[in-house]
Amino acid sequence: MTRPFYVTTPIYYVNDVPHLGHAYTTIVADALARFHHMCGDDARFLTGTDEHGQKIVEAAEKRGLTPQALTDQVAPRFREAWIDLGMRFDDAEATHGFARDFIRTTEARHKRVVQGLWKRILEKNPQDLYLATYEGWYCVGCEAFYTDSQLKKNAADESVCPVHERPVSWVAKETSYFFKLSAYGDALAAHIERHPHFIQPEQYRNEVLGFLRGGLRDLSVSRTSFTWGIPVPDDARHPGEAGKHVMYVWFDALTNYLSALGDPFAPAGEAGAPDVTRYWKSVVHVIGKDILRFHAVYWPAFLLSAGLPLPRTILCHGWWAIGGRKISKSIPATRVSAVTLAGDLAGASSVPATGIDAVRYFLLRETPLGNDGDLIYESLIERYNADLANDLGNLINRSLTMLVKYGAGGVGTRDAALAGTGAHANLARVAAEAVRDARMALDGFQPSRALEAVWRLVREANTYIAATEPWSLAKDPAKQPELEHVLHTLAAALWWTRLLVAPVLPATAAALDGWLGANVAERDARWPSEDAFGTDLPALAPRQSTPLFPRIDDKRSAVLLDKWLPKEVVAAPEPSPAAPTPPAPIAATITYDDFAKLDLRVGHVLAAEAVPKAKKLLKLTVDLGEGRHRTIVAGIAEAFQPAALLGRRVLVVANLAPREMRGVTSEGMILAAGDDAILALGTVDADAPPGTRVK
Ligand code: ME8
Repeated sequence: MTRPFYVTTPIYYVNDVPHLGHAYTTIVADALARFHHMCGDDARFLTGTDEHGQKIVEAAEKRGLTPQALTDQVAPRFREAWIDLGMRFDDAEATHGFARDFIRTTEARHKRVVQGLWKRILEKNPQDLYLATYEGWYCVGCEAFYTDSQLKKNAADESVCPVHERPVSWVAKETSYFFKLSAYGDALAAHIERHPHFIQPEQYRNEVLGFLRGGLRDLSVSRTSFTWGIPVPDDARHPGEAGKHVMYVWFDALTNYLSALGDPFAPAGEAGAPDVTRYWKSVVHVIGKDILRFHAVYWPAFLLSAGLPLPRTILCHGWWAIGGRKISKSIPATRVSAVTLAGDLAGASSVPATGIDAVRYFLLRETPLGNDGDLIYESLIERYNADLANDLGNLINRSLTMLVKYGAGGVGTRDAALAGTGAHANLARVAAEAVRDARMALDGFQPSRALEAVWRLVREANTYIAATEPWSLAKDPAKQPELEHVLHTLAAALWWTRLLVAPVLPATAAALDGWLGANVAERDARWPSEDAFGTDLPALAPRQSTPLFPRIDDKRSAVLLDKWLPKEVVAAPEPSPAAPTPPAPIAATITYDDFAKLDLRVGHVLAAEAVPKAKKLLKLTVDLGEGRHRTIVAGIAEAFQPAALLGRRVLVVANLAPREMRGVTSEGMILAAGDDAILALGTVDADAPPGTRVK
């Protein structure tokens, strides 16, 4: 019986369309599934979309859509993007030889299992789900609560989420179900200690252990303030709560990994869930580091509580930036689509799908999995030219030229005696090492190392052509047996290259099959065994290739860079920190009497709200200790959320003539430094009472 290997990606939020960051995770998971299938494992691949929760409700509202309409629009964009990147869903078994699934959390098969998991926890450990009230800081971007100490401060001294760096919102007291996460810290730490493979790479294992040492707080796992979610099943302990709660979106979302396998909670008598039994324990969750806590702490705690086995591995990778800027919705230049980039790279290739391979190769080769990556466009072109156009493209082109020219439609003949000598033996040794090292690296989730190993074979094969000079051998009839052996060895090197690049470069593998005349379907190709170099060739009938990765010359490079590089940076370079914008010149001197005319006071901000239809203005209610409160309109809305101003002591010009702004009379002015989004309020560093004179 083959070994199961079940690999998952996060299910992506449908508030955004797929970008390079999503593509990276999905390509890593795809390459691992392809590799394991080639090794004879029973592979299974899962991706999908996360469609419930507040974030989706807000995104839908912004577009004037219902949440269902939004999810129905965006979910197919993800599915199509992965199809464009070489993945088949409908006919996966026939094409890839393994199952691929795309799950949406709005599907009935999913909802049923999420409710089943909740009920199973209630049966096994009823004390783990209890009703209580909470209030706290919530980041809608993360769909998670944060404690004060977890938040960061931004330049305007506001509390912001450590992941999205955007202001968090205060969720007022609400009754919800809590999950007793605090009871699972020790069990989780013990599991992580006992299973070195559980969280990989190592740095993330340490991060989670550190997080657990800090102690766990119970987790709010239901919401009553909106309805776009999976209903919490009725609870005999709290009949009054029936129908009020939907599940916390992470409880819902994480369960997709199980629900895609069937319903493990199906009542006795109904068909069980054989796929759960078969695949669950082999599962590898590929994720980005932003969601490590949810996968390495919350998810296993839910499973422990329900008495279910834990996943085998959580494989965590770093963040990709583009040109030094983190991929983010608010920076359009970073929201690059892998499919568009692939189209640009395909350029003049005779096989357009190899543009996809170029992107897949760059992402997996450039940065060791686990580290943060930066897509520098110049490096992308450099690597494309060096590794793909030069090393791989040349090998394919030159070897096929030799085979076609001197091979008379065949692939020569292996000479066992020659095989053990000189350059021939050397290439066979490097090839065997490449097979072994690449396999070990992929088994250990290190695709960049695996590709390095494969490229040692590619380069050595190029060296072999130069060393053996088939064109010289062809001139001397006495050297015909040696020429035959060289041709056979080149065919062997190409065949192994085709096999070893396949998990990452599937389009290249398919093109090579065509040119080599290999009648082997993708689903039947197997990872070679180390000692079989030159002896495992299928029937081949080589043909001349067409350019696969044509070199990107300076002219095309300029065109591509012009397209890719963000225009606003070229047009208006941001001032570098070394050369700050000089401050405005100091105004003309005034007398002391002029200054004394200004009445500056400490004000206490009691209320703050936006001014309708005025992007920059906030209306503040300020106490100057006068026995009445003043209304002051300030142009600080781009820098401060109203809530961030409450209770602040500010400096006020108290004797400025009142002025009407957008229909509101402003009775004074707040002092601030800077402009627009980067603004600091003038304030006092001691708790001076409202109305204190500032001199
Ligand atoms: O978090 N670099 O969905 P999401 C690398 N729905 N990877 C990146 C990336 C970047 N700059 N940006 C995104 C969610 N990713 C939840 C998941 S799972 C039960 C629920 C990838 O749409 C990376 O895998 O915000 C990250 O973890 C994921 O997209 C977040 O996708």
